[in-house]
Amino acid sequence: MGTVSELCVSSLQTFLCPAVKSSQQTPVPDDLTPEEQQELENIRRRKQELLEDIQRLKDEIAEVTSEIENLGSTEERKNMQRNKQVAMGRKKFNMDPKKGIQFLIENDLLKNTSDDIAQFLYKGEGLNKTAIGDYLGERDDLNIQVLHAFVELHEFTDLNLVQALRQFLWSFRLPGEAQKIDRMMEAFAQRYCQCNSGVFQSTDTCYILSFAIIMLNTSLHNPNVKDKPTVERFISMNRGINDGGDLPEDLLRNLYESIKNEPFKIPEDDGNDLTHTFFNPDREGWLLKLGGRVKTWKRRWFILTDNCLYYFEYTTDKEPRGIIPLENLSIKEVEDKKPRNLIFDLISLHLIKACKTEADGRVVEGNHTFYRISAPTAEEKDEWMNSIKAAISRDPFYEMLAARKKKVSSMKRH
Ligand code: 4IP
Repeated sequence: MGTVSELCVSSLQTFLCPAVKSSQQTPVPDDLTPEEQQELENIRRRKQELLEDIQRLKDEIAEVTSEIENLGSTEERKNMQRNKQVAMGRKKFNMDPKKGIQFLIENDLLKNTSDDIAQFLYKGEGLNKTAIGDYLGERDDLNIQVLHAFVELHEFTDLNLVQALRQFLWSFRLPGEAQKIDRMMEAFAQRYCQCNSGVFQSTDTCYILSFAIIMLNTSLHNPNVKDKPTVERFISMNRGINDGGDLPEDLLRNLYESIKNEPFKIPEDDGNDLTHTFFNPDREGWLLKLGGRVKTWKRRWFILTDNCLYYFEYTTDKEPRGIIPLENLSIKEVEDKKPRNLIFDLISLHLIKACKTEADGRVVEGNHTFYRISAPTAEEKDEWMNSIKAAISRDPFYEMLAARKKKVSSMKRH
């Protein structure tokens, strides 16, 4: 096929040529009258003019064609340049999310609006999900606006809470910082309730249940957690969270089954994700405990949960003989001459705040300045010590949840 100019010129020639050709081919007769000769002269002149017009048009067309062709390659070049810069922006974003966004905005590759930034993160093309999580978790006004716009892009209508969480937690990687998680889960809960009004009494309920589900996921699927919660335990753990009322049992059962059958898919598990963050060191078993004032060893059934150590006389007892809150305690291994004595101490700077049940059933303060505990095997001693250590270390997530639960129960009271 010819170029645009060739085609144009050839069509012009086709259009003009009958007149031109006829004037070229007609032999010049000798016996022409002066008028006829004049007419012939006119025709020749017109022919010449037409030929000149054709040439001019030809030149013009060639010029325009070349401009069009140049324009095409400039456009292409511009596009290539733009794509290169976007790729660079993505790289920068993955290394430092704020700088990446700034670069994209400065180079007119992204509009400086929360909606556009949120769209960019939601599409996530070439973006690292950890970096997306970091950016969304920042507390600057713009980042918070982007977080809300980002959450709004998620459609949760008619999804149950587990399905919505699956979608949400796959779109970025939840950062490890409590405040960041708090903001993100709050935004999630708001959006879920907005899409599914009437499922929960308040966004607090949705928030608390979302955490309970994430923790359930950990307990059920983390091989380090030996004590797998049953559906009954999950239901009882979530009693009263619906602004003081209970959530429908069927709903909780469905959520439990969904998590049990399929764990959350969490982006880029590098050992620092929320599965580990919410590692739940609950443990129970027989241990020996030394008395407070009277130093006698008693075999007790210990349960470690909710940052407290409970001990019972029998596994079937409903009420514990004693409760030791682990806050502000430290744990220390005790070297004993007898290798059979696998002992550790729970110690504090002051008298340990704990409660115990007296023989007559009264609950009184404990008298321990330290709790000396002995495990039946070295392995169990290590496991207990590790679990207690994990529980002792201030866990911001529990604090965060505890604060939210407190808020819900105070709302109930009012
Ligand atoms: C008791 O010794 C038991 O060891 C108690 O443990 C202990 O209470 C008492 O400490 C200690 O006097 P006797 O049974 O030989 O009297 P448990 O309650 O597990 O039976 P703690 O506080 O360890 O529970 P004091 O501090 O109450 O004397």
